[in-house]
Amino acid sequence: MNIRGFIFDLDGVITDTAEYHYLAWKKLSDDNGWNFDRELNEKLRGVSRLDSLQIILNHNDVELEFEEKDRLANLKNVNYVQMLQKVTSADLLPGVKEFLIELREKGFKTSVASASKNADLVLTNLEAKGLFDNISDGNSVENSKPAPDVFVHAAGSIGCTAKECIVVEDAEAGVAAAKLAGMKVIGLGAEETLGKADFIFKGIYEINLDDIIKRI
Ligand code: B16
Ligand code: MG
Repeated sequence: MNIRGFIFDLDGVITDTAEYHYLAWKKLSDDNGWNFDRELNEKLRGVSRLDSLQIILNHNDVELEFEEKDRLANLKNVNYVQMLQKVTSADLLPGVKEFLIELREKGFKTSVASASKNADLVLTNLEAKGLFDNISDGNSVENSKPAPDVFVHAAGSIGCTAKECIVVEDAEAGVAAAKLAGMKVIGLGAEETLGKADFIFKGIYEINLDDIIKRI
């Protein structure tokens, strides 16, 4: 199949906002007397804000009404958004800018597909919006990863079918979502969590575009 589009996850692929998510969830957990550590934070990769809170509550055997969960998730987000002020173009991960420039020079369409509702702000601070033809994020669809919706939305927005797209993802939930959408996946990270991906690399800097296209 002819590949025409590349769809990128944001956190863990374009930049690493996981540390800020960690610090914001840690503060909320400390303020509420819940246990929260870096191991649990890893389980929140690619998972939506409310689903992330639910994972922390389950871990602590805490049950709350929806309104209270909504309030706490908003509190975490206010703190997280404040930290995002520190993000600059220096926070683009290695090889990202070069790879996106190469893709566009070679005529591929590019899109973001993130679970985050702050994707626009992150990409603005990274000065990276101009590298993408489209941004699909947590505001674009109802069901978050591992549902395929955000990838389907991204593909449609750049005028491609699922089979014409390759997804770049760092999270298990994201790989599962892209596979459900019927797309090829490049996983970035460890084989234990990304085993379902078609290719696995450490980072975008390791991807050889011509080689991938030949092997698809
Ligand atoms: P927000 P991605 C995801 O981004 C993060 O990996 C995940 O940790 C976060 O909870 C989620 O976005 C929602 O983010 O609170 O900003 O809406 O990896 O899908 O780009
Ligand atoms: Mg991610």
